[in-house]
Amino acid sequence: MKQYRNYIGGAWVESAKIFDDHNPVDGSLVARVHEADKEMVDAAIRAGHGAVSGAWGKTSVADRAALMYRIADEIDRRRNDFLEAEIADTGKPYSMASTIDIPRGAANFRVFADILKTASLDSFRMDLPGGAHAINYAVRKPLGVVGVISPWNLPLLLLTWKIAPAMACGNAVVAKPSEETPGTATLLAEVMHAVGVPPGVFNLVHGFGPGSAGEFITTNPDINAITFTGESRTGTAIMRAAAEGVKPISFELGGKNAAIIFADCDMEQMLDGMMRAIFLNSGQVCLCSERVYVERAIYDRFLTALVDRVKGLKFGWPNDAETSMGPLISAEHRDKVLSYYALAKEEGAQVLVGGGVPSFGDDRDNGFWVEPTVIVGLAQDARCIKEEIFGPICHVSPFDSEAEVVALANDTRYGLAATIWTTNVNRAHRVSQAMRVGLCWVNSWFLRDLRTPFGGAGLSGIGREGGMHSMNFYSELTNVCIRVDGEPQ
Ligand code: NAD
Ligand code: 6OD
Repeated sequence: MKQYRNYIGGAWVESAKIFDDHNPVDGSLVARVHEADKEMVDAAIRAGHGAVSGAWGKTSVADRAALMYRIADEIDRRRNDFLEAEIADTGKPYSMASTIDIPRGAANFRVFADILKTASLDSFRMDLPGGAHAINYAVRKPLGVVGVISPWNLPLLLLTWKIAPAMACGNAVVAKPSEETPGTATLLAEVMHAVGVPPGVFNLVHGFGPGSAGEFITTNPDINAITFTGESRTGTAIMRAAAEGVKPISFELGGKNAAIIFADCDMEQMLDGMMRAIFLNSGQVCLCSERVYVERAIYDRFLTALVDRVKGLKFGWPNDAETSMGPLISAEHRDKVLSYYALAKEEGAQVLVGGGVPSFGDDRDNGFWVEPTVIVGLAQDARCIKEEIFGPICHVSPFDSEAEVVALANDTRYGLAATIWTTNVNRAHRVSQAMRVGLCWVNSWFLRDLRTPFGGAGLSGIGREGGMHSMNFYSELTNVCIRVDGEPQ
């Protein structure tokens, strides 16, 4: 049986406390995972400080950028190992892991290496009374040791989205992947070791949140910043811990995202896009559309076409080329999603398709599957309209005017993403600018340029990552102000 160990100060560290990592397709055991205790997490943070105050703290931009490229190249070289580990931990289809998760893991290192090499800093001249002047310029320095805590839905993609810019900026990291998906993070530690990342720069600790590695990171007084992706509720707990010591935080949290479909949209393009926006990764993408608003003129046509396509989704073994949908991540998460399926009915929803658990007649019946589901008929204040479900389900409702749908879409405490479908360019600009979200796609969804700001408003997060936004979060900027007197001689 595979063993996933911690990687601390450049060495593999075992623990007496082991937990099991399951394959959600059939519940089988993937690996035994070594849970880091408090001493191990403390040692990882000390190792990070040792690296930052040592040779790593003095590396040139060019050397760090070259190292980022070597990491990306090694992820590419070990692509099949990464695919196997990601698929075993998540059950997601090969078609998704091979086109999104693993390539983005490598791309995250390359893009931040490139940004690092071209990143500019502020410089201002200020004229003073009497003829003197002052020159201001900013200097970029690492924050120190950054705690990176990530979720299970896009394990390698989301972990490297934070580790790459943090390391590019000269920090050390202590990374804790989700307890559900320790596989690709462990391979990433192997990659770091193989390409010669100095000991202490990248540390990996396995474990859970409260009372485990997650809490040990966030409560350690020597951690210099915390970057977290996960549930909004967990964000609250981490923010409390970070308040002690006033640690910088970057939070990418949950969503209850709206899709707005106007009658003038390109119907086929929109249906292809909406199938992804609702069901990609079995709805377990923070950007997924759980609330779909459709202009009344095409409401019935949309529902018929959507339900038809949902019936064509193929659950299956991840490596089967036909498979378009995998299981949910765990029994606990399946039970949560099924509780929302039940709640929807209690709240008066009509289930147009799905609503149950598929039956396979083989080992997959021990896995964590639910049917893709489309519901209608809920009131705007129903819990299923207000709360993030994070499964393959959407509620569809009709609207009659632009003003009405903007109000409906913004009627949420979250504020992560929206997707708008229309061929009217004026409307596209008007409505997207009115969305109270961090990310608004038009005639597309989850189309990513990694230089752009990524993050959410309200319950969906604090701060933006991506491009220079990441560089600025993972840096301490010092402004140098020099007074210059006299005239040139
Ligand atoms: P989660 O909050 O349960 O766990 C995320 C990570 O936090 C895990 O590593 C977990 O062990 C750790 N953790 C849990 N409690 C902790 C604590 N008290 N202290 C420190 N660490 C703790 O989230 P999840 O179930 O893994 O992921 C699903 C959630 O993530 C959804 O809400 C989804 O919307 C959100 N998400 C958001 C984004 C985004 O970019 N906004 C991206 C992906 C997922
Ligand atoms: O694409 C990204 O950079 C990113 N952070 C995606 C998040 C997806 C949420 O599940």
